[in-house]
Amino acid sequence: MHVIRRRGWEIPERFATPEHLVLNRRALLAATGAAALSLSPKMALAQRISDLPDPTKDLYPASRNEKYTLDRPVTDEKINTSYNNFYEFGSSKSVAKAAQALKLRPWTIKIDGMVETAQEIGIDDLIRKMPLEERLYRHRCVEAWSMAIPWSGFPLAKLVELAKPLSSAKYVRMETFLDPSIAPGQKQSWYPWPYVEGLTIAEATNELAFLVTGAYGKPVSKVQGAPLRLAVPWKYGFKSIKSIVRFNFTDQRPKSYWEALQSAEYGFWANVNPQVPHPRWSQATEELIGRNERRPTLIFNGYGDHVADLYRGLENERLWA
Ligand SMILES: Nc1nc2c(c(=O)[nH]1)N[C@H]1C(S)=C(S)[C@@H](COP(=O)(O)O)O[C@H]1N2
Ligand SMILES: [Mo]
Repeated sequence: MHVIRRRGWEIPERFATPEHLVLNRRALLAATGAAALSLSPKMALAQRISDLPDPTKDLYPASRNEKYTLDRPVTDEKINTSYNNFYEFGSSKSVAKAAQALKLRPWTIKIDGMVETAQEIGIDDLIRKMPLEERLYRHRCVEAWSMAIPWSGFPLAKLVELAKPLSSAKYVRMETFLDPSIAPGQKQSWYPWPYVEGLTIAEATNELAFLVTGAYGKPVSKVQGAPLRLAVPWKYGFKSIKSIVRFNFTDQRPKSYWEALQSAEYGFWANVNPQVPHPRWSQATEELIGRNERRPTLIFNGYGDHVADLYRGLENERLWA
């Protein structure tokens, strides 16, 4: 594919200035008035940086890894980005607009805990270090609906490699940003913020575990968990944590957000199993969002060939919730 790369100074004015400012500069000035004018130069710069076009845009579309195939059509992008769970921005499915408040740059990833050396790395440096590829994955929410998405990103195993965990580390605990000033859901103190998820190191280094930086051939959208979210397609959707800021390596099993909220219904493993109902509903079938269709749900969401071995000898664990 032929890609034209523009240097910063070659960007046409209309792209260099964020669209909503071009279209709505007057309304914005009226609304913010003197406050906007009195922004300190540093704050104004931070504001502009976060509104610039994505600095990794040139990496997309990434070439597709044909190994991962679907048994259903890809979900229409518009549907995928208008029906989302992202509790930081509200508990309904219509959070795309609220999620626009998320500021994607600067964005720093912290890697710490039981590692050779703790490190912090800017998201753009991290992404450019990694081999990006596209994978078609199914996604099965615990609420019994599903989608199929062309994600772009890199294997979580590559980040584990970069982190150099000590042999005593058994789990990786991941954390979403915490900023109630932009995420109204995080003002609701009865939720256990920040959102946390975890995997064993064996799960995290399984080739299916994927860190998403893009979707539909471009940088991943805010509502889908930009700039970095997890995709673990053999587990219920809540394990696929969005907008990650921290990877902490530990020997303690992480307590996830949903487990902290409702441990009777949600646990650590959360592998998809159509034969084990959720306490309040059946998991036997799923609605394919946007297709008006229900299908039987598959064990490990159809990914058993890749992951079933991870759970041998763990039959006494609560593997399916
Ligand atoms: N930080 C964070 N991550 C999250 C959630 C959330 O509310 N906050 N919801 C989870 C759930 S329940 C699902 S089904 C998926 C939804 O991802 P999607 O909106 O890209 O379909 O994100 C998961 N990751
Ligand atoms: Mo979900």
